[in-house]
Amino acid sequence: SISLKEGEAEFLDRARRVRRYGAGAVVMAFDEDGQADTIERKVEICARAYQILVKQVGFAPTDIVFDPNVFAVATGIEEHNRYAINFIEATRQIKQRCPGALISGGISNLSFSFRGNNRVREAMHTAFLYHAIGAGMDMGIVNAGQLEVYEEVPKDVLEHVEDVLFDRRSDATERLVTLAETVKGKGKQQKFDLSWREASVEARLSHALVNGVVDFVVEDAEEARLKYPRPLDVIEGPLMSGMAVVGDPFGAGKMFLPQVVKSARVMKKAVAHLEPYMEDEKAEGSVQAKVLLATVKGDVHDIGKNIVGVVLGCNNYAVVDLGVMVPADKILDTAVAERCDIVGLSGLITPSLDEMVNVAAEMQRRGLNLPLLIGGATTSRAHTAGKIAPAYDNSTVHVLDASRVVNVVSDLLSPERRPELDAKNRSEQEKSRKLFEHRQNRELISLDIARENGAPIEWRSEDVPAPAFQGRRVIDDVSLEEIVPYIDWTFFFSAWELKGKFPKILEHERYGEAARELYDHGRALLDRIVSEKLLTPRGVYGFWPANQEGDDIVVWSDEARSREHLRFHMLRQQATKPNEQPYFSLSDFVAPTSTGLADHIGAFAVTTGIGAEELSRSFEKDHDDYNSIMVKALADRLAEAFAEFMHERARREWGCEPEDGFSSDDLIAERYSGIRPAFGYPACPDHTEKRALWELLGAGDVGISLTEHFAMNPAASVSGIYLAHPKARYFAVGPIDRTQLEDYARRKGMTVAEAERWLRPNLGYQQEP
Ligand code: B12
Repeated sequence: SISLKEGEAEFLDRARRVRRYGAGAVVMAFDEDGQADTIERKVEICARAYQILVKQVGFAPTDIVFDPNVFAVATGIEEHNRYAINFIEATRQIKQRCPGALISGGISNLSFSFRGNNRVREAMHTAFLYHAIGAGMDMGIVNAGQLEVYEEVPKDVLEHVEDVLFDRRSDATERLVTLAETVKGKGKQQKFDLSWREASVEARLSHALVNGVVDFVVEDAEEARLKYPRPLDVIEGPLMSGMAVVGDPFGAGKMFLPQVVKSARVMKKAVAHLEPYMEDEKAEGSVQAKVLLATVKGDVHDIGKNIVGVVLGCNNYAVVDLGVMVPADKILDTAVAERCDIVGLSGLITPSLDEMVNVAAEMQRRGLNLPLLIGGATTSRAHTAGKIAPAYDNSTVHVLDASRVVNVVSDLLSPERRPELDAKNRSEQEKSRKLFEHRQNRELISLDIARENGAPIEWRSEDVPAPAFQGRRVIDDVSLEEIVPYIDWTFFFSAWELKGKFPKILEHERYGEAARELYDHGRALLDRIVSEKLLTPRGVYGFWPANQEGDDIVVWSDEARSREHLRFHMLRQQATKPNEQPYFSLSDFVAPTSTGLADHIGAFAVTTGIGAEELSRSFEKDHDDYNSIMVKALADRLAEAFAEFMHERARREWGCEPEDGFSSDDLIAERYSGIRPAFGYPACPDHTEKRALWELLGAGDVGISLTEHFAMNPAASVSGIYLAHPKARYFAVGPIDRTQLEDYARRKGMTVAEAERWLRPNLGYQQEP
């Protein structure tokens, strides 16, 4: 961050340096006279800084983030009483005077005087953010896990808090302090209480749904069936109202994903019990609308899509799930035949992005008028705005995660709310496109200069040990038990939208309980999978003689190194860096042929997905989405763990591992030398390199296949290369220029258009139309 604290000359100098690095700047509202606390000073300093940055230094306004200082209120000192108002009002004025610039602030300062009372602090942050965002604030530093939803802050607390924030009464602080005493430490829940079984059948069904208790649902559903005139009345009555209690708090951030998925399981079991009794009447009659979901052609990932399907189902939408690897024609034919109201596409790897553009273009060509939803790990708001939305005239909305999908779908389907959502979405997409263009204008250095400044490695024979064997080896001696200790559980929780590091997450203030329960269920299923061998780890790995040639890694047929077997084509960074920093390519970490050194490369492909589909489907058949998703989340974790396990073995066999190995913490923190980049990751973003990898490894023979877009099947698979040099490191290739793209296409024997298609996210230039 920079500020005018030390005068204009220093400010200019720092700003120019920031600009040279291609970065944006956080500008504190601080000048030669100190930190700004009044509205006037905040606005005046920011406007002055804006003029200098935009006019003299050439900053894009969108690269400026002002921090107009959030200070503590309710401190007992009178002049602090207006600090919240001053920030909010200054935000409004700065946004007007400095178009394009963004506003940030450190929020926890605000409630400093209520340290120790998180309930009040959270309510203060929530209310403050609500008003500051309304005034134009764009971002803030705040513990996101400790925020409430504005509407859900209890009325009396909110009133007291806002009295303080807006300095509405002279005794506001004392009143909040008094109230704070009474709201401390509220909200603990009782466990293992079966008294709910004594309530009415409707209340029991609702309790079971809200708490995800599956144990009694069939008997309760049966009791309700006998009580109501028709089975459909049970669904539309108590079951639907129970689900409504679940759907709303989830969208509002009050309930967490694992709980919602468990509720859905209760619903499904109840409906499954009732269905045989419903002859002509269909439960479908009552659904709100139909959403088609599909993972696009060439992609096999579906955990995120399945979660979205469950959440929509919970909210009374009918979901037509076409599964994975679905071609555009099938998606659109089904959408029409089934009269779907919305189409939702999912994808994990970058080639799916192009396929999504293809589906959008096809929707346009067919003249469909259904809204299009885009989601999945590799998708982004920027890509949706820049590439997908322009291909289709109808609403095309990127949805970040499952907690937002219901609001988006319900707005899109409401004739009143849709125009508003659409207008907002289109204007945000327009902004996003501008930002994207701005990013594309990053300064790149020429490929020749980048190559001259590759990783500075002094090649010494002691850094290129020979591996224990050469050629490929099928891995058939590893059991699940051996893999389990290598699991990085943090990602297991993030798959369930519980963010935080394991094991600390188990004690998380807000969702520790949900995390503990999820962990127990995950471990129990994992134990079953291990003891009953329900998943099979398979894989292949090996080592080959190799050297660097240009930006390629040549793999030789034998140790004589006279015949080339194949080569991996690597890309090199070109985004300008400050003096002296190298421009990396993964090929830099293999000894160049000219050194005469007998270097090697390793390669691997592993899966723990064999058996996962079947197991997952068996749970689905039993109306148990919770465990069906759990299987996939565990299989994914095991795949990553297997890759980690094999990498350790490979490092040992390659002589770059200490005798007694590393602890699992060390492994997760990657405190070892040598890397295992995977094609698709930022250091080697081209998925098509997997073709050569498969040829080298014969990975097809062990049951891992590649789709036309180079996704691996089974989904829970990981593949890549091993590089052993102590200086080898991960990095992101980032944007490349047209010269490098053309050079790369030539090296790979591809047309320029083909190479551009696979490397679209890395193109640092505007493509010719
Ligand atoms: C876990 C993970 C894996 C797991 C499992 C992935 C899987 N089956 O889902 C494993 C270890 C197997 C794996 C493997 C690979 N991975 Co991976 N992986 C990840 C990681 C860390 C998290 C993804 C995840 O599962 N998130 C949790 C799920 C629940 O979230 P989600 O899928 O995003 O879904 C949510 C939303 O997106 C949304 N959503 C999803 N679909 C839809 C659809 C609609 C209609 C809507 C509205 C919303 C919606 O709602 C969901 C729930 O909230 C990401 C990085 C990251 N942080 O995202 C990389 C990442 C996705 N992987 C990546 C890559 C490259 C790979 C590999 C190709 C690497 C390799 N060579 O081995 C393989 C490919 C696997 C294959 N079968 O081909 C890249 C993909 C980008 C790219 N360049 O292509 C990423 C982004 C990492 C990176 N930064 O480079 N991976």
